[in-house]
Amino acid sequence: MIVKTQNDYDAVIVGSGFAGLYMLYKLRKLGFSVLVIEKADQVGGTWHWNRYPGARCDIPSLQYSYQFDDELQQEWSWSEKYSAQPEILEYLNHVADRFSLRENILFNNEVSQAVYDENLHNWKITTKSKKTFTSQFCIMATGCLSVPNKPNLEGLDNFKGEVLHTGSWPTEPVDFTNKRVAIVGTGSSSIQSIPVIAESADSLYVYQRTPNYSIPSNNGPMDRVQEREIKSRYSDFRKENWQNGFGIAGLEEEALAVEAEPEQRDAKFSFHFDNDGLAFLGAYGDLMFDENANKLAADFARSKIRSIVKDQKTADLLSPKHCIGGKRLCVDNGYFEAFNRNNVFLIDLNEEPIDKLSENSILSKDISNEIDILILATGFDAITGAVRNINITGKKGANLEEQWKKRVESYLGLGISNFPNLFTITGPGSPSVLSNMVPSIEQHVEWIADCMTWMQSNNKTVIESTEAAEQEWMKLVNEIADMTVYTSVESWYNGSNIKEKSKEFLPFIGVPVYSEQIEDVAKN
Ligand code: NA7
Repeated sequence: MIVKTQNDYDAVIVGSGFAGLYMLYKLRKLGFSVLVIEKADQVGGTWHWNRYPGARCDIPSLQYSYQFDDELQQEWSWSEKYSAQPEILEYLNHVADRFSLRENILFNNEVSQAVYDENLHNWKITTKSKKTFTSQFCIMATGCLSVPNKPNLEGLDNFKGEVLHTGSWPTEPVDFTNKRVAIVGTGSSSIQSIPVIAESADSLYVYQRTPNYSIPSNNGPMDRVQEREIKSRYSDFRKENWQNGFGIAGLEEEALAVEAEPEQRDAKFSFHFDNDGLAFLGAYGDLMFDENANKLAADFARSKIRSIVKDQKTADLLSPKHCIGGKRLCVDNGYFEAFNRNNVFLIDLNEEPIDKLSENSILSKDISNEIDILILATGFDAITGAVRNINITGKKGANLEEQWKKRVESYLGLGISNFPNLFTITGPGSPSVLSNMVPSIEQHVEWIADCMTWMQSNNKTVIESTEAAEQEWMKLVNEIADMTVYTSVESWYNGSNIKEKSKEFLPFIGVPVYSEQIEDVAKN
């Protein structure tokens, strides 16, 4: 069936981070008319909002960058192994300028609603300021970690000091000099920011609910010899990385930890601990699949905490009990070392839950700390939050929020039944946060662009996933997850950090299998 409608655009893309920028570039190049709608006043997405001190990528920059344009990847040069947020934002601004992307982006406009018209086969997209646009396709490039999770702390409104969230940090730098600061949460954002804040704050109170594992980044200036070597074979390097489960260099190991001799195993763990950051988990092939193997790696990481942190009571409190990697492994620059400073104090929320905030203090059962600044490093409504935040109505009045309340289901992480012509980039059921995000974004952008091109040349107007296909897909996602240690722990991978969310495992584990599957689907 071919229905000709007059839409404002072929596609409206929501968001202008890594995903939205490349989707725009790609579709415009193919001749589609495109509008990107962006809530912020500039491009960057995650890298615009997460500008807390110490924010940087946890995948080496030579991998955490676009590969779609060879000149871009050859000419751009990162200053450090793991780039800091300002440099990543500068890179995204460079990309926006280099390819003149800003002319198709509507800034300072937040999409609040999207409604599918079954007769016209198009989407009507509305912003908070009541602007409306129609398009054949609606593409959510809204990011996996873009809706901050803010705990409901009693008395927060009475608190006279400054309240900040790491995921929506102010654009002006925050001066911590001589300030008394409390930080709630000990995930990646907190682990990255604590060493930096501790340097200038008068005192820093760290409120911890669950301790986390962290591997030293050993960050430093970019090794120019290594950079030249990688750039001399950049596309092969990228292809090699894409062959392993998480799409990150250094994870190709097949040997099993449970079979290794203790001395040899310790030496291997040490090597990966000292050199590889996240890829520490690639030291052996069974670490994420066998709980006994995982325990060996966890014991090693815990021994490192005990050797760094001088006060053994603090070291014990900082030592996680859960499996390593089950909650996202963190990569730090002096996190555990910060607890050796005399201005950093650890408070165990299991012993001392926060009662409330007064005008100038954070109060728990036995402790009252006067503070000037409260930082919530409490994470995100991950993976589905940003899409659920938009009021999306599909066929026969189906509402996405309602549909996902029961169970989050998506086909390939790309499409959702009852919501035709709506694509999600790195949506639930795709490798997304359990892969190197940038190549995963590129993969989805290219798949969507191919799909739209094919539809156009074959006079097809509508594409929609069936309920049966997505149920089968999410069954597979969860069956794979059940073969790993990931499901043994509460995390934002399975929605456990947000009370009202349905609890199922959302990322697809295994880049090569996933890639094969989506290529097959496209071929057929
Ligand atoms: P995370 O990894 O979700 O960490 C959030 C932290 O906040 C974590 O330690 C939580 O403890 C804690 N938290 C959340 N809610 C509360 C409340 N109500 N009270 C006390 N503590 C709380 O978010 P990040 O921003 O650090 O990192 C997200 C990702 O961004 C990261 O993995 C990188 O990929 C980039 P919990 O573990 O739930 O007990």
